[in-house]
Amino acid sequence: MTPATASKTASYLAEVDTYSAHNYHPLPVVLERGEGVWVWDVDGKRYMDMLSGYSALNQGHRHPAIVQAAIDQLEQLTLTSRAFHNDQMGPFLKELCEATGFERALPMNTGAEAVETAIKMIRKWGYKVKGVPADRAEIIVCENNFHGRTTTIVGFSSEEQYRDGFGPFTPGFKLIPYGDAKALEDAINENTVGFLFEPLQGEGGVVVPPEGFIGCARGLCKDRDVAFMADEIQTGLGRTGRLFCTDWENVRPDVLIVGKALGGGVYPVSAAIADEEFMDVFHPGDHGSTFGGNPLGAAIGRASLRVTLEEKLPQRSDELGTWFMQQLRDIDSPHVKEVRGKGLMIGVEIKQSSGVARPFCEALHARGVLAKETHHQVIRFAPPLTITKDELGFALEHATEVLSD
Ligand code: IF1
Repeated sequence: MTPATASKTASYLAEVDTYSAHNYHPLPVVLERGEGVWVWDVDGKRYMDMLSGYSALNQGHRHPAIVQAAIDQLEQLTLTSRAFHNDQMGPFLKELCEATGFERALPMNTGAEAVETAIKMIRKWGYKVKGVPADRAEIIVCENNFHGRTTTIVGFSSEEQYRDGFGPFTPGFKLIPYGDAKALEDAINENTVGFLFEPLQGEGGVVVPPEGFIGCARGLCKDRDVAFMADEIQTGLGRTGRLFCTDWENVRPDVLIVGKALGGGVYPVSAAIADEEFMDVFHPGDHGSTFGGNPLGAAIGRASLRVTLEEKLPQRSDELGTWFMQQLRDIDSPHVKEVRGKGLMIGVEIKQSSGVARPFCEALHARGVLAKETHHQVIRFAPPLTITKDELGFALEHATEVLSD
Protein backbone atom coordinates (compact mmCIF):
# COMPACT_ATOMS: atom_id res chain seq x y z
CA MET A 1 0.00 0.00 0.00
CA THR A 2 1.69 3.23 -1.18
CA PRO A 3 1.26 6.43 0.91
CA ALA A 4 -1.03 7.86 -1.80
CA THR A 5 -3.39 4.85 -1.81
CA ALA A 6 -3.14 4.37 1.93
CA SER A 7 -4.74 7.80 2.28
CA LYS A 8 -7.86 6.47 0.49
CA THR A 9 -8.51 4.01 3.32
CA ALA A 10 -7.54 6.63 5.88
CA SER A 11 -9.87 9.25 4.44
CA TYR A 12 -12.81 6.80 4.44
CA LEU A 13 -12.08 5.84 8.05
CA ALA A 14 -11.92 9.52 9.06
CA GLU A 15 -15.24 10.24 7.32
CA VAL A 16 -17.01 7.39 9.10
CA ASP A 17 -15.42 8.43 12.38
CA THR A 18 -16.85 11.92 11.89
CA TYR A 19 -20.32 11.10 10.63
CA SER A 20 -21.27 7.62 11.89
CA ALA A 21 -22.55 6.67 15.32
CA HIS A 22 -19.78 4.73 17.02
CA ASN A 23 -21.83 1.56 17.53
CA TYR A 24 -19.24 -0.81 16.04
CA HIS A 25 -15.48 -1.40 16.19
CA PRO A 26 -14.77 -2.70 12.66
CA LEU A 27 -11.41 -3.84 11.36
CA PRO A 28 -9.77 -0.85 9.56
CA VAL A 29 -10.58 -2.14 6.06
CA VAL A 30 -12.75 -0.27 3.54
CA LEU A 31 -14.30 -2.60 0.99
CA GLU A 32 -15.50 -1.56 -2.43
CA ARG A 33 -16.06 -4.82 -4.39
CA GLY A 34 -16.98 -8.42 -3.69
CA GLU A 35 -17.17 -11.57 -5.78
CA GLY A 36 -17.63 -15.08 -4.44
CA VAL A 37 -15.45 -15.48 -1.36
CA TRP A 38 -13.27 -12.48 -2.26
CA VAL A 39 -13.59 -8.78 -1.44
CA TRP A 40 -11.34 -5.87 -2.47
CA ASP A 41 -10.62 -2.71 -0.49
CA VAL A 42 -10.37 0.83 -1.84
CA ASP A 43 -6.62 0.37 -2.22
CA GLY A 44 -7.10 -2.63 -4.45
CA LYS A 45 -6.03 -5.18 -1.83
CA ARG A 46 -7.85 -8.54 -1.99
CA TYR A 47 -9.19 -10.36 1.07
CA MET A 48 -10.94 -13.67 1.67
CA ASP A 49 -14.21 -13.06 3.51
CA MET A 50 -14.33 -15.61 6.35
CA LEU A 51 -17.28 -13.87 8.05
CA SER A 52 -19.86 -13.82 5.21
CA GLY A 53 -21.82 -10.96 6.74
CA TYR A 54 -22.45 -13.13 9.83
CA SER A 55 -23.87 -15.88 7.56
CA ALA A 56 -25.92 -13.59 5.33
CA LEU A 57 -23.57 -14.37 2.41
CA ASN A 58 -23.81 -18.19 2.35
CA GLN A 59 -24.13 -17.98 -1.46
CA GLY A 60 -21.02 -15.76 -1.69
CA HIS A 61 -20.73 -12.11 -2.74
CA ARG A 62 -22.93 -11.17 -5.70
CA HIS A 63 -23.94 -14.70 -6.74
CA PRO A 64 -24.75 -14.27 -10.47
CA ALA A 65 -28.15 -15.99 -10.30
CA ILE A 66 -29.23 -13.89 -7.30
CA VAL A 67 -27.95 -10.62 -8.77
CA GLN A 68 -29.69 -11.41 -12.07
CA ALA A 69 -32.97 -12.12 -10.23
CA ALA A 70 -32.61 -8.75 -8.49
CA ILE A 71 -31.87 -6.92 -11.75
CA ASP A 72 -34.81 -8.57 -13.52
CA GLN A 73 -37.19 -7.65 -10.71
CA LEU A 74 -35.78 -4.10 -10.47
CA GLU A 75 -36.87 -3.72 -14.08
CA GLN A 76 -40.42 -4.77 -13.14
CA LEU A 77 -41.72 -3.80 -9.70
CA THR A 78 -39.93 -3.25 -6.38
CA LEU A 79 -42.56 -2.40 -3.75
CA THR A 80 -46.35 -2.53 -3.46
CA SER A 81 -46.86 -2.63 0.33
CA ARG A 82 -49.19 -5.37 1.52
CA ALA A 83 -52.18 -3.14 0.76
CA PHE A 84 -52.01 -4.82 -2.66
CA HIS A 85 -50.78 -8.21 -3.90
CA ASN A 86 -47.72 -8.73 -6.08
CA ASP A 87 -46.74 -11.64 -8.34
CA GLN A 88 -43.60 -12.65 -6.41
CA MET A 89 -44.68 -13.11 -2.78
CA GLY A 90 -47.01 -16.07 -3.33
CA PRO A 91 -44.48 -18.14 -5.31
CA PHE A 92 -41.75 -17.22 -2.79
CA LEU A 93 -43.77 -18.32 0.23
CA LYS A 94 -44.90 -21.50 -1.56
CA GLU A 95 -41.28 -22.40 -2.34
CA LEU A 96 -40.22 -21.49 1.20
CA CYS A 97 -42.95 -23.65 2.76
CA GLU A 98 -42.13 -26.57 0.43
CA ALA A 99 -38.39 -26.31 1.22
CA THR A 100 -39.01 -26.20 4.99
CA GLY A 101 -42.04 -28.52 5.24
CA PHE A 102 -44.43 -26.07 6.90
CA GLU A 103 -47.90 -24.83 5.97
CA ARG A 104 -47.47 -21.05 6.11
CA ALA A 105 -44.84 -18.27 6.28
CA LEU A 106 -45.05 -14.61 7.30
CA PRO A 107 -42.42 -12.59 5.36
CA MET A 108 -40.46 -9.83 7.09
CA ASN A 109 -37.13 -8.10 6.44
CA THR A 110 -34.57 -8.33 9.26
CA GLY A 111 -33.97 -11.25 11.58
CA ALA A 112 -35.10 -9.30 14.61
CA GLU A 113 -38.42 -8.55 12.90
CA ALA A 114 -38.91 -12.27 12.24
CA VAL A 115 -38.07 -13.08 15.88
CA GLU A 116 -40.53 -10.40 17.08
CA THR A 117 -43.13 -11.87 14.72
CA ALA A 118 -42.59 -15.32 16.25
CA ILE A 119 -42.86 -13.92 19.79
CA LYS A 120 -46.14 -12.12 18.98
CA MET A 121 -47.53 -15.21 17.21
CA ILE A 122 -46.76 -17.58 20.10
CA ARG A 123 -47.98 -15.16 22.77
CA LYS A 124 -51.27 -14.77 20.91
CA TRP A 125 -51.47 -18.57 20.40
CA GLY A 126 -50.93 -18.93 24.16
CA TYR A 127 -53.89 -16.69 24.94
CA LYS A 128 -56.31 -17.65 22.16
CA VAL A 129 -55.58 -21.39 21.82
CA LYS A 130 -53.74 -22.65 24.90
CA GLY A 131 -55.83 -20.55 27.28
CA VAL A 132 -53.10 -18.75 29.23
CA PRO A 133 -54.55 -15.81 31.21
CA ALA A 134 -54.14 -12.39 29.55
CA ASP A 135 -50.64 -10.84 29.81
CA ARG A 136 -49.30 -13.87 31.73
CA ALA A 137 -47.54 -15.61 28.80
CA GLU A 138 -43.93 -16.66 29.41
CA ILE A 139 -41.27 -17.56 26.85
CA ILE A 140 -38.13 -19.42 27.94
CA VAL A 141 -34.81 -18.31 26.39
CA CYS A 142 -31.16 -19.30 26.94
CA GLU A 143 -28.20 -17.65 28.61
CA ASN A 144 -25.79 -16.27 25.98
CA ASN A 145 -28.59 -15.96 23.44
CA PHE A 146 -28.54 -13.61 20.49
CA HIS A 147 -31.84 -12.99 18.72
CA GLY A 148 -31.50 -9.35 17.59
CA ARG A 149 -31.29 -5.81 18.88
CA THR A 150 -34.84 -4.57 19.50
CA THR A 151 -35.70 -3.45 23.03
CA THR A 152 -37.85 -6.52 23.68
CA ILE A 153 -35.14 -8.86 22.41
CA VAL A 154 -32.20 -7.29 24.26
CA GLY A 155 -34.44 -7.28 27.32
CA PHE A 156 -33.97 -11.06 27.53
CA SER A 157 -30.27 -11.02 26.62
CA SER A 158 -27.80 -12.17 29.25
CA GLU A 159 -25.13 -9.84 27.80
CA GLU A 160 -25.03 -6.72 30.00
CA GLN A 161 -23.67 -4.51 27.23
CA TYR A 162 -26.67 -5.28 24.97
CA ARG A 163 -29.03 -4.14 27.78
CA ASP A 164 -27.12 -1.26 29.38
CA GLY A 165 -29.12 1.97 29.17
CA PHE A 166 -31.98 0.54 27.10
CA GLY A 167 -34.54 -0.33 29.81
CA PRO A 168 -37.27 -0.69 30.86
CA PHE A 169 -37.72 -4.05 29.17
CA THR A 170 -40.60 -6.28 28.09
CA PRO A 171 -41.63 -8.76 30.81
CA GLY A 172 -42.52 -12.43 30.22
CA PHE A 173 -39.14 -14.01 29.45
CA LYS A 174 -37.22 -16.53 31.56
CA LEU A 175 -33.51 -17.38 31.12
CA ILE A 176 -32.12 -20.91 31.49
CA PRO A 177 -28.58 -22.21 30.96
CA TYR A 178 -28.02 -23.15 27.29
CA GLY A 179 -28.29 -26.85 26.58
CA ASP A 180 -29.73 -27.72 30.01
CA ALA A 181 -32.82 -29.88 29.48
CA LYS A 182 -33.49 -30.26 33.22
CA ALA A 183 -33.48 -26.46 33.64
CA LEU A 184 -35.92 -26.23 30.73
CA GLU A 185 -38.24 -28.80 32.32
CA ASP A 186 -38.12 -26.96 35.67
CA ALA A 187 -38.73 -23.56 34.02
CA ILE A 188 -41.92 -24.63 32.21
CA ASN A 189 -45.15 -23.76 34.05
CA GLU A 190 -48.82 -23.41 33.12
CA ASN A 191 -48.15 -19.96 31.62
CA THR A 192 -45.25 -21.02 29.43
CA VAL A 193 -46.15 -20.60 25.76
CA GLY A 194 -42.78 -21.03 24.03
CA PHE A 195 -39.09 -21.98 24.17
CA LEU A 196 -36.97 -19.76 21.87
CA PHE A 197 -33.44 -21.01 21.14
CA GLU A 198 -30.57 -21.10 18.64
CA PRO A 199 -29.71 -24.72 17.75
CA LEU A 200 -26.07 -23.57 17.84
CA GLN A 201 -25.19 -20.26 19.52
CA GLY A 202 -23.34 -17.96 17.10
CA GLU A 203 -22.64 -14.73 18.92
CA GLY A 204 -22.47 -16.66 22.15
CA GLY A 205 -19.13 -17.97 20.87
CA VAL A 206 -20.11 -20.80 18.47
CA VAL A 207 -21.49 -22.93 21.28
CA VAL A 208 -22.73 -26.40 20.32
CA PRO A 209 -25.35 -27.80 22.74
CA PRO A 210 -24.86 -31.28 24.23
CA GLU A 211 -25.72 -34.11 21.80
CA GLY A 212 -29.40 -34.91 22.15
CA PHE A 213 -30.40 -31.63 23.81
CA ILE A 214 -32.42 -30.44 20.81
CA GLY A 215 -34.34 -33.73 20.63
CA CYS A 216 -34.93 -33.83 24.38
CA ALA A 217 -36.10 -30.20 24.49
CA ARG A 218 -38.42 -30.93 21.56
CA GLY A 219 -40.00 -33.78 23.52
CA LEU A 220 -40.41 -31.68 26.68
CA CYS A 221 -42.13 -28.89 24.74
CA LYS A 222 -44.45 -31.31 22.97
CA ASP A 223 -45.42 -32.96 26.28
CA ARG A 224 -46.11 -29.61 27.95
CA ASP A 225 -47.81 -27.93 24.94
CA VAL A 226 -45.03 -25.32 24.62
CA ALA A 227 -44.11 -23.98 21.17
CA PHE A 228 -40.59 -25.06 20.13
CA MET A 229 -39.20 -21.95 18.39
CA ALA A 230 -35.93 -22.42 16.45
CA ASP A 231 -34.03 -19.26 15.55
CA GLU A 232 -32.14 -20.44 12.45
CA ILE A 233 -31.38 -16.96 11.19
CA GLN A 234 -27.65 -17.65 11.40
CA THR A 235 -27.52 -21.48 11.52
CA GLY A 236 -30.06 -22.04 8.75
CA LEU A 237 -29.86 -22.45 4.98
CA GLY A 238 -26.84 -24.76 5.00
CA ARG A 239 -24.49 -22.99 7.41
CA THR A 240 -24.03 -25.96 9.81
CA GLY A 241 -23.92 -28.74 7.20
CA ARG A 242 -27.66 -29.45 6.99
CA LEU A 243 -30.39 -27.30 5.47
CA PHE A 244 -31.31 -26.39 9.04
CA CYS A 245 -29.30 -27.09 12.17
CA THR A 246 -32.25 -28.87 13.82
CA ASP A 247 -32.01 -31.40 10.95
CA TRP A 248 -28.91 -32.80 12.66
CA GLU A 249 -31.24 -34.34 15.26
CA ASN A 250 -34.13 -34.84 12.82
CA VAL A 251 -36.18 -32.40 14.88
CA ARG A 252 -38.99 -30.33 13.38
CA PRO A 253 -39.66 -27.14 15.36
CA ASP A 254 -43.12 -25.62 15.79
CA VAL A 255 -41.81 -22.26 14.60
CA LEU A 256 -38.85 -21.85 12.23
CA ILE A 257 -37.31 -18.39 12.07
CA VAL A 258 -35.10 -17.58 9.05
CA GLY A 259 -33.29 -14.51 7.72
CA LYS A 260 -29.75 -13.47 6.63
CA ALA A 261 -28.88 -15.86 3.75
CA LEU A 262 -32.55 -15.98 2.70
CA GLY A 263 -31.71 -12.62 1.12
CA GLY A 264 -28.64 -14.05 -0.65
CA GLY A 265 -26.43 -11.29 0.70
CA VAL A 266 -28.26 -8.86 -1.60
CA TYR A 267 -31.37 -7.69 0.29
CA PRO A 268 -32.91 -8.11 3.78
CA VAL A 269 -35.39 -11.01 3.66
CA SER A 270 -36.64 -12.92 6.71
CA ALA A 271 -39.67 -14.95 7.72
CA ALA A 272 -41.43 -16.69 10.57
CA ILE A 273 -42.61 -20.13 9.38
CA ALA A 274 -45.16 -22.40 11.08
CA ASP A 275 -48.25 -24.56 10.55
CA GLU A 276 -51.76 -23.14 10.58
CA GLU A 277 -52.23 -24.11 14.26
CA PHE A 278 -49.95 -21.20 15.16
CA MET A 279 -49.98 -18.94 12.09
CA ASP A 280 -53.76 -18.68 12.00
CA VAL A 281 -53.83 -16.53 15.14
CA PHE A 282 -52.96 -13.65 12.80
CA HIS A 283 -55.97 -11.82 11.34
CA PRO A 284 -55.84 -8.91 8.84
CA GLY A 285 -54.35 -5.86 10.52
CA ASP A 286 -52.77 -7.77 13.45
CA HIS A 287 -49.18 -7.48 12.29
CA GLY A 288 -47.07 -6.42 9.30
CA SER A 289 -44.38 -4.09 7.94
CA THR A 290 -43.90 -1.70 5.05
CA PHE A 291 -41.42 -3.89 3.16
CA GLY A 292 -42.39 -7.38 4.34
CA GLY A 293 -43.21 -9.55 1.31
CA ASN A 294 -42.15 -6.93 -1.24
CA PRO A 295 -41.66 -8.26 -4.79
CA LEU A 296 -37.95 -7.39 -4.97
CA GLY A 297 -37.16 -9.25 -1.73
CA ALA A 298 -39.42 -12.11 -2.72
CA ALA A 299 -37.74 -12.52 -6.12
CA ILE A 300 -34.33 -12.42 -4.42
CA GLY A 301 -35.51 -14.87 -1.76
CA ARG A 302 -36.63 -17.30 -4.48
CA ALA A 303 -33.22 -17.13 -6.15
CA SER A 304 -31.36 -17.43 -2.81
CA LEU A 305 -33.33 -20.53 -1.86
CA ARG A 306 -32.90 -22.04 -5.34
CA VAL A 307 -29.12 -21.52 -5.26
CA THR A 308 -28.90 -23.00 -1.75
CA LEU A 309 -30.70 -26.17 -2.85
CA GLU A 310 -29.39 -26.55 -6.43
CA GLU A 311 -25.75 -25.93 -5.50
CA LYS A 312 -26.12 -28.31 -2.52
CA LEU A 313 -24.70 -25.71 -0.12
CA PRO A 314 -25.60 -27.74 3.03
CA GLN A 315 -23.61 -30.73 1.72
CA ARG A 316 -20.63 -28.50 0.81
CA SER A 317 -20.76 -26.96 4.27
CA ASP A 318 -20.74 -30.39 5.91
CA GLU A 319 -17.88 -31.83 3.86
CA LEU A 320 -15.65 -28.74 3.74
CA GLY A 321 -16.41 -27.77 7.34
CA THR A 322 -15.49 -31.21 8.65
CA TRP A 323 -12.22 -31.10 6.73
CA PHE A 324 -11.40 -27.50 7.76
CA MET A 325 -12.12 -28.11 11.45
CA GLN A 326 -9.84 -31.14 11.46
CA GLN A 327 -7.07 -29.19 9.73
CA LEU A 328 -7.41 -26.40 12.31
CA ARG A 329 -7.18 -28.94 15.12
CA ASP A 330 -4.12 -30.52 13.49
CA ILE A 331 -2.27 -27.18 13.70
CA ASP A 332 -2.02 -28.04 17.39
CA SER A 333 -1.50 -24.36 18.16
CA PRO A 334 -0.22 -23.38 21.62
CA HIS A 335 -2.79 -20.55 21.59
CA VAL A 336 -5.89 -22.62 20.85
CA LYS A 337 -8.09 -23.97 23.63
CA GLU A 338 -10.71 -25.55 21.35
CA VAL A 339 -11.88 -25.72 17.74
CA ARG A 340 -15.66 -26.24 17.65
CA GLY A 341 -18.68 -25.86 15.43
CA LYS A 342 -20.69 -27.66 12.77
CA GLY A 343 -20.25 -27.43 9.02
CA LEU A 344 -18.76 -24.07 8.06
CA MET A 345 -19.83 -22.40 11.31
CA ILE A 346 -16.56 -22.71 13.20
CA GLY A 347 -15.15 -21.08 16.32
CA VAL A 348 -11.49 -21.20 17.37
CA GLU A 349 -11.29 -20.39 21.08
CA ILE A 350 -8.06 -18.68 22.14
CA LYS A 351 -6.59 -19.58 25.55
CA GLN A 352 -6.81 -16.79 28.13
CA SER A 353 -3.02 -17.13 28.52
CA SER A 354 -2.66 -16.07 24.87
CA GLY A 355 -4.81 -12.96 25.33
CA VAL A 356 -7.94 -12.21 23.26
CA ALA A 357 -8.89 -13.15 19.71
CA ARG A 358 -8.75 -9.63 18.22
CA PRO A 359 -4.94 -9.52 17.60
CA PHE A 360 -5.20 -12.87 15.77
CA CYS A 361 -7.97 -11.39 13.60
CA GLU A 362 -5.80 -8.34 12.94
CA ALA A 363 -2.89 -10.61 11.94
CA LEU A 364 -5.21 -12.50 9.59
CA HIS A 365 -6.42 -9.17 8.17
CA ALA A 366 -2.80 -8.23 7.41
CA ARG A 367 -2.48 -11.51 5.49
CA GLY A 368 -5.62 -10.97 3.45
CA VAL A 369 -8.09 -13.03 5.49
CA LEU A 370 -11.07 -11.28 7.10
CA ALA A 371 -12.36 -12.98 10.25
CA LYS A 372 -14.17 -11.49 13.24
CA GLU A 373 -13.82 -12.31 16.92
CA THR A 374 -16.84 -12.99 19.06
CA HIS A 375 -17.01 -12.67 22.83
CA HIS A 376 -13.35 -11.65 23.04
CA GLN A 377 -11.91 -15.19 22.99
CA VAL A 378 -13.28 -16.81 19.82
CA ILE A 379 -12.18 -16.36 16.20
CA ARG A 380 -15.22 -17.11 14.05
CA PHE A 381 -14.62 -18.79 10.67
CA ALA A 382 -17.77 -18.74 8.54
CA PRO A 383 -16.93 -18.38 4.85
CA PRO A 384 -19.49 -18.45 2.04
CA LEU A 385 -20.67 -22.04 1.51
CA THR A 386 -19.69 -21.72 -2.15
CA ILE A 387 -16.01 -21.73 -1.10
CA THR A 388 -13.77 -24.31 -2.81
CA LYS A 389 -11.36 -26.57 -0.98
CA ASP A 390 -8.43 -24.71 -2.59
CA GLU A 391 -9.79 -21.40 -1.35
CA LEU A 392 -10.19 -22.89 2.14
CA GLY A 393 -6.58 -24.00 1.81
CA PHE A 394 -5.60 -20.32 1.42
CA ALA A 395 -7.40 -19.49 4.69
CA LEU A 396 -5.83 -22.53 6.38
CA GLU A 397 -2.32 -21.55 5.29
CA HIS A 398 -2.64 -18.11 6.90
CA ALA A 399 -4.51 -19.38 9.96
CA THR A 400 -1.70 -21.91 10.47
CA GLU A 401 0.97 -19.18 10.32
CA VAL A 402 -0.94 -16.83 12.62
CA LEU A 403 -1.87 -19.52 15.16
CA SER A 404 1.58 -21.11 15.13
CA ASP A 405 3.37 -17.82 15.81
C1 IF1 B 1 -25.27 -7.08 15.13
C2 IF1 B 1 -24.21 -10.81 16.44
C3 IF1 B 1 -24.16 -12.59 14.78
C4 IF1 B 1 -28.64 -13.65 14.78
C5 IF1 B 1 -29.58 -14.60 15.27
C6 IF1 B 1 -31.34 -13.04 15.06
C7 IF1 B 1 -30.47 -12.07 14.58
C8 IF1 B 1 -29.09 -12.36 14.44
C9 IF1 B 1 -29.14 -16.00 15.65
C10 IF1 B 1 -31.03 -10.70 14.21
C11 IF1 B 1 -28.17 -11.30 13.93
C12 IF1 B 1 -26.08 -10.29 13.56
C13 IF1 B 1 -26.50 -8.94 14.04
C14 IF1 B 1 -25.28 -8.08 14.00
C15 IF1 B 1 -24.07 -9.00 14.10
C16 IF1 B 1 -24.62 -10.39 13.91
C17 IF1 B 1 -24.36 -11.28 15.04
F1 IF1 B 1 -22.89 -10.73 16.60
F2 IF1 B 1 -24.80 -9.67 16.63
F3 IF1 B 1 -24.73 -11.74 17.22
F4 IF1 B 1 -24.37 -13.04 13.63
F5 IF1 B 1 -23.79 -13.43 15.68
N1 IF1 B 1 -30.90 -14.26 15.40
N2 IF1 B 1 -26.91 -11.40 14.04
O1 IF1 B 1 -27.32 -14.00 14.65
O2 IF1 B 1 -30.99 -10.52 12.82
O3 IF1 B 1 -32.00 -8.24 12.90
O4 IF1 B 1 -29.56 -8.48 12.55
O5 IF1 B 1 -31.13 -9.21 10.75
O6 IF1 B 1 -26.38 -6.72 15.59
O7 IF1 B 1 -24.18 -6.66 15.54
P1 IF1 B 1 -30.92 -9.02 12.23
